[in-house]
Amino acid sequence: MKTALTIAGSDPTGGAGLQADIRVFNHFGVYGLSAVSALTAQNTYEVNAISKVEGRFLEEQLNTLINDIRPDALKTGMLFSTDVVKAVAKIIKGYELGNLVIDPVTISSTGTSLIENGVLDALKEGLFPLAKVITPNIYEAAAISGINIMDEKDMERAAVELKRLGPEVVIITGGHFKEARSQKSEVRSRHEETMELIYDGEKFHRIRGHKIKGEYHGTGCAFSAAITACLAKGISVIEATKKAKEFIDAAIKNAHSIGKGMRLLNV
Ligand code: PXL
Repeated sequence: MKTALTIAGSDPTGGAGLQADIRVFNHFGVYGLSAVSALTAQNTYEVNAISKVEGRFLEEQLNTLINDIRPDALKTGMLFSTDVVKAVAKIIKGYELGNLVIDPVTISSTGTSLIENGVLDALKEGLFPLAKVITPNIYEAAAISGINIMDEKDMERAAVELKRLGPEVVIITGGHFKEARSQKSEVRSRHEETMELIYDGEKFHRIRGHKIKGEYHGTGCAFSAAITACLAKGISVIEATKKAKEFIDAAIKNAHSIGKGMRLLNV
């Protein structure tokens, strides 16, 4: 059986973080492994506290696991401190692990920062050069590239800038330009369009869709986990992205309203 590893934070709701990742891996028929990189105390409407995992202990988890089971693909999610980013880079280099997907998590869907100062620089320098794919959303792509993303052209420029940092493929998710579009058009379309932009250094690929109304927790985690599962199965990045997008759309459409806040994806 193929295996995928998530190195991510714990989210007690299971809507995001490693709990969500494992369920997504399972959905794709890939065996899910996990190492905890941070603990959160959160529900569907707020993150109340974060507890660090020491870089040394994350290394201990990963060495112990990988000495036994070598993952076919892996992803990183919430890497709270630079110490943890360095530990992950050391392990990936040490074991020469391929098929690395980096979801450069910065804030929770409920608006709390999930990283300490310096983490984005550490990611750029230490982890991006090792990545097969990075999956920032627009907000993260802007924060990392320094480009203010207002339209599709800006999104392309940000993708080119991020590609320079070393990943094989850049996927910027969730492109939808409400303000820019509504300023231009007098009649606002009923269905706002969305776009995932994929850049492999040669070509841009675009996956277009429609924004589904509502607030959903964990979409970024589930999207990157779906890509990771597909890579573990030997599927190409472009195909993996299409499958991930279809999967997320269905998970959003069938989301659960079981908490008082954001809806939880049906994964
Ligand atoms: O969606 C980003 C994210 C990643 N990891 C953990 C989270 C969240 C969002 O809340 O809780 C653990």
